[in-house]
Amino acid sequence: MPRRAALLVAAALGCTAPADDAAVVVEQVREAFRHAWTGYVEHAWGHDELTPLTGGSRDWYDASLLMTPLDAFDTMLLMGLDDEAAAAKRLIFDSLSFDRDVPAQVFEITIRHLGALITAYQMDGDQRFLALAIDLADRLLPAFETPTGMPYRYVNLRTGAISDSINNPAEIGTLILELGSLSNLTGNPVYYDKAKRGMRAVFDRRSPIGLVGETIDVVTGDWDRTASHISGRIDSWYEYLYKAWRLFGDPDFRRMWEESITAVNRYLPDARQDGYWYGHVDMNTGERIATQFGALDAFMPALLALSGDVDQAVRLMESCYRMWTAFGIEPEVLDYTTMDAVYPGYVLRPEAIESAYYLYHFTGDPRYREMGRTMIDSVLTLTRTEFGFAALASVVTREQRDRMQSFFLAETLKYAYLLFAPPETLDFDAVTFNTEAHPIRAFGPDARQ
Ligand code: DMJ
Repeated sequence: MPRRAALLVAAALGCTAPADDAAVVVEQVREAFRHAWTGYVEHAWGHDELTPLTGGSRDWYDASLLMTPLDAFDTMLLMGLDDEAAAAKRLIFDSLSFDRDVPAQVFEITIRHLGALITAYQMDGDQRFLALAIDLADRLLPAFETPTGMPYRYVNLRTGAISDSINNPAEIGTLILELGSLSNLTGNPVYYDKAKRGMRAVFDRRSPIGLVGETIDVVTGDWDRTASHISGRIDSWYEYLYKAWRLFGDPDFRRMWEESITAVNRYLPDARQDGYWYGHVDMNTGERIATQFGALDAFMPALLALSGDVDQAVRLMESCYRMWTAFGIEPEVLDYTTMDAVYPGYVLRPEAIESAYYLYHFTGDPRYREMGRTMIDSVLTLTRTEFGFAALASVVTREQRDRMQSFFLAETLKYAYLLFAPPETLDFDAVTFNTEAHPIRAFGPDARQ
């Protein structure tokens, strides 16, 4: 049997191969992607998501915005799944419209749809992707009409009606890569300027010790919750400060990043005998208020490594892996002093595998492929269903939940694939991944705004 065919058979049978056989893992991940995509095609075609236990579909709003096919499109291109990519593309151009009377979450639609459209345009070249991106971004702009410049959380895509003034640094700050890229692609600075103004407004409200809080009122500019950490509601705020500097070369972002990461590394780390963690503190005093770390926090080793702090990244990655292996698969939130799962679910998140990919890229140490192999094996085994892959209600009981978010195809399987694929599959240095794993190609020396 030819080697490729043997690998495919091994993958389909779920055979475990030696850790150094990267090609086997690559085929296992491609097979997993095809399994999930086939489930979507057969049971959820035209909808946002497949429901993987019941073989049905789910939409985020009253109208489908084709979240899964759009989010998954560039993964198909990277995996060489040309037929699947062609089908997704046809579906997108036949039926995706943003002219919908629905309140869309600005952050989610930006990182998933806008990010996907920009990368699709850069990788595929079809102008219709760019036209959709411009249409979507124009519909998001009313969200920024606030006294502070920080956007509302929701905007109605048809009417421009805004809602939910209590936003957070992650949702305010994780828009610049997508909107800024659109400014570069169109020559229209409005997108970059709005996103940057919102970020500046958050940064200008940092505490005297340089930290940001968890939620903020975009009308008054007052902090609502003052917990500070790298978990949900703040996480990708830090990611985009650095990546905006990397992608656009704008020195304002470099200054904001350097000041912010200095404060983070001063107050958040919790070096204990049995591990090195980033916990929760009060943004004003730096006093520790919780000893929690979770699946979302596991993006941090990737960001530390990307920004040049490989030593710190290596230490934190060991903790992420410890969190994973303590349960055989990572919980959403862990108390690292007791190693108890505070929130025991696993929703197919990518961050720990993403960090293993970055660390393998920067160090070449096979340990990160070994970690990746363990994590990928458990995800593909414990979450697989007849129709796709399902979140776990609990990593302790392993009970499955009827949800397969689009980031499983956009991110989790993409990073799993890239960790084992030959480096020429994607030129890491030529791209900046948005927080949904859409690799945005650099714009060259004219990128500075
Ligand atoms: C994704 O939508 C993005 O990675 C976001 O930054 C965090 N949440 C999910 C994945 O966990």
